[in-house]
Amino acid sequence: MLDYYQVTELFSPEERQVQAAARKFLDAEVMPHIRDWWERGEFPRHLVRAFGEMGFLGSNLPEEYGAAGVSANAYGLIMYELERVDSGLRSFASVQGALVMYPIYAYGSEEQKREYLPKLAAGEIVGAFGLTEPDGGSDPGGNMKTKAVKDGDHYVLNGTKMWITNGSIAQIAIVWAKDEEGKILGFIVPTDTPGFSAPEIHHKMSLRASVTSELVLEDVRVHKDQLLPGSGSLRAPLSCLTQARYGIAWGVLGALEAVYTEALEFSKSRITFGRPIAARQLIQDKLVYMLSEHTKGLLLAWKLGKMKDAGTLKHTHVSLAKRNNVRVALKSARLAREILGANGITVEYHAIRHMLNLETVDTYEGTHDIHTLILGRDVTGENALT
Ligand code: TGC
Ligand code: FAD
Repeated sequence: MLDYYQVTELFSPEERQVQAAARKFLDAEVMPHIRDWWERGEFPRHLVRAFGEMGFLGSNLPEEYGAAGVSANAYGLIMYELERVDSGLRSFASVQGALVMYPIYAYGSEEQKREYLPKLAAGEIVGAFGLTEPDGGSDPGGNMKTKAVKDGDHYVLNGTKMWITNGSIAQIAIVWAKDEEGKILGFIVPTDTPGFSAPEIHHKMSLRASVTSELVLEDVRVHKDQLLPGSGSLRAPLSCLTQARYGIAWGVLGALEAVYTEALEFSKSRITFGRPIAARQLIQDKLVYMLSEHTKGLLLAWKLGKMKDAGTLKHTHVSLAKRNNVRVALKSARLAREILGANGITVEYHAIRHMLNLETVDTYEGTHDIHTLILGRDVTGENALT
């Protein structure tokens, strides 16, 4: 792991072991193929069970529900290793763990937890999380048009969700909908329920090794037992986003390591005007920017994990780290692409794939600007969002 300040000394032996095992597996089984999958626009579905066996899915949730029960920082290191390969793989794991397992764990009944969590942890089934709608994702509460109407022992769901990761490959979707009183409820919707469809979104130039879909709900009848009983306001889906954003703050540092390492190696062997480009101040300036931001980002992520386990984490702390770490990773990927020159425009090198992926990561889970406004509201007490 790229570690200029020996931050890894702050991790426990178990956390270091989790990371080493993840890196070994991903370097052997996944890294050699990722360029092809990305170029073909293909998510490696055959890896889902292996991810489950490796304990990558919802790994910070308790062992009694089939998860690995690791610390917040070990979970973060897994996200780091996945995204060092590709943001699409980390997205898959973020959605499965933070956006599907977490809401069932936090807001589900005991029966729901026992029914779904072990299967999701093992990768036996895949989940999706439907919050965003076509009319705009930044204001999920204000824009939510999906409706849940009570009909005896059932709810009838109608609406459309947009840009949903894993949508077309999922067996269950967590769908957020407003009831007749305007309360926001979460439902576990089996994707084979009549009236549910999930057409895949094509022509993406980002996150190509990830499935993104629309979710269409036309008179989808779900039994009231499929309602997450602890849900009831916007706070529930937003608290799931906090879990996913935490993983992103770690994950993007893996992508930053990948592009930095590649650019550094390239710069040492690329000769212009009789000397390696690594000997040029302009190139060194770019490399030092990447290294500094990786080092600062890692300290931020480590501290965030400690606060998460200690129960002192506020969602605004996570906003700061998501906003910062994604933007510096994106900027680093653009700089790495620049150092590679023309070679940098092909997927033979990692830089442009990471760069294009990170454009999505900068937008999803709260855009960079939305996190600015969340933080601005927190420190000033003035709401510039509305
Ligand atoms: P607001 O008044 O701010 O909040 C309503 C209630 O929720 C609480 N809250 C949170 N709780 C936990 N975690 C958070 N992140 C929270 N944010 C807010 C808040 O304290 C309040 O509680 P209470 O008890 O007072 O009612 O609501 P608002 O309507 O003003 O919200 C604005 C805003 C900007 C915070 C929010 O809507 C937002 O975060 N917008 C961005 C939407 C977003 O990130 N969507 C992501 C969709 S999922 C996705 O992209 C998956 S990508 C795949 C992957 O992760 O890899
Ligand atoms: P909008 O909300 O329409 O925003 C457009 C622009 O306006 C942005 O630049 C934004 O910063 C700016 N803006 C908005 N409001 C303000 C304001 N008040 N002040 C200043 N500027 C503002 N969603 C899910 O629910 N589940 C998923 O699994 C999921 N996966 C995704 C996968 C991919 C590949 C992508 C691209 C998106 C995914 N999303 C998912 C959706 C994602 O969360 C949204 O794209 C994101 O929340 C932004 O919403 P939007 O794209 O509709 O942009």
